[in-house]
Order: sequence, then C-alpha cells, then structure tokens
Amino acid sequence: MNPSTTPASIPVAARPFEFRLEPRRTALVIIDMQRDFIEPGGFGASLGNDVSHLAAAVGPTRTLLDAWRALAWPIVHTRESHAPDLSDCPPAKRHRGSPKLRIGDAGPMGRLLVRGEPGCDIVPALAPQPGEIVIDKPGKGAFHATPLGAELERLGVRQLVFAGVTTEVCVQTTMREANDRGFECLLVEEATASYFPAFKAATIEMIVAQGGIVGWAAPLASLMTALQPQLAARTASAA
Ligand code: C5J
Repeated sequence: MNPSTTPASIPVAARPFEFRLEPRRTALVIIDMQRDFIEPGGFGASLGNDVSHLAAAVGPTRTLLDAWRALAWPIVHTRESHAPDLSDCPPAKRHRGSPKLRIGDAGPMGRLLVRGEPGCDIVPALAPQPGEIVIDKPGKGAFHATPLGAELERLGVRQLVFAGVTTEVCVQTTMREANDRGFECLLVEEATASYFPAFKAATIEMIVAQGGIVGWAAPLASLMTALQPQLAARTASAA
C-alpha cells in the first residue's frame, strides 16, 4: 500500500470498545513463547504445571507474526531469562516455593531460564528473524530492567498488540507496565494462554473492565479482518 494512502488508524472490533490501530506506530509484542514455558521438562513444568495448555497460543501468535512481518511493522519478542551466573536473579525469585528444579538448575533442556540454554529459546515456529527486537527480561514485566522502553521510543511506537504466555503473569504484568507508561494495549485472545484457563479468562475480564482500565481485548479474527486491506495491498504491491 502506498504510504500516502495508509489510513491514520484502522478500527478493530474489540472490548470494551473499538481499538483504533495506528499503522507503523503499533508494535507486536510476543511475551516469553519459550521452550521453558511451553514444552515438557522446562521451568513451567518444574513448577508442577500442565504445559499442554500453552500450545494453543502458538498458531494464532504465528498468524500475527506473519501479518506483522508482511506489513514490516515493529516486532518485539521477550524471553524471561537470566545471566549464567544468576546475578540478575533475585534470591527471592529463585528460592520461591518448592519446585522440582529451580532457575539455573540443569534440566532436560539445559539450565532453566538461563540465556544461551536450549530451553530458554523461543519455540521454533516463532523464532525471531533478523531485525526483530529480542528483549531478555529478568522479571515478569518486560519494561523492568530492560531497554524495551527506549527501543519503543526510538521506533515511535505508541500502541502495543500483545500475544504470549502466561496471560495472568508476564503478559498482564507487561500490559500494566505499558499502560502506566502511556501505551495503548490490545490483547489478542487466542494468542495468549495460561496453565490455568480460568486465570486467562479472568485476566481478559480484568483488562477490559472499568472502561478498559488496562487496555483492550479482541479475537484474532477481528484483528485479521481489520488488517486485511493492508495485507492485500502489500501483496499486490509485491507482485
Ligand atoms: C511465569 C511468564 N509464568 N512468562 N512467566 O513465570 O508468565
């Protein structure tokens, strides 16, 4: 699509009311789609979770990723991860509870949540491509102790479309951080998942309650329908 004919905003049917997506100023933020959360033998499983609940979010997230890549709009991937010496892992985080394995312990996919280990990688279907931003975050929120805010400012981004896991932990924490920093945030419902389906549902309700106190939520189909003219124009201009 000729940039001069790109609309200033694209209406997306969402809750609690229409989200007006601003082309090129909206980044896709994919939270922690790492093997350590999604596959058996990782950090999520070490906490006693049924990791099979998270697989459902991979396909819808890939649909979003393909769309953002086709449109050449900004893409951010995050990884909850720690330095090999665990210097960025607060003892209060590492020693919480009584998991089978703790952060930094060796499991079947390497040391849990440690950068460079196989389990810390993003699942192959969603692997970052050159030019996409990858944020390693020691906390649950992606703004805490990371360059994410500076990267988004550099790109002139003011809206964030969210996918990833888990809905009520790192996705929600990051949405709340972003909301407090003045970003408009849209969560794509099928592209997020929790080990506890009831927590996912409750989180979506919390986000959209009180007139969108944290942001908006929309089904994947709403967003893809809204983006269709942009995607068709891209395909036509590439042909
Ligand atoms: C958790 C995350 N659940 N990515 N991390 O510990 O949500």
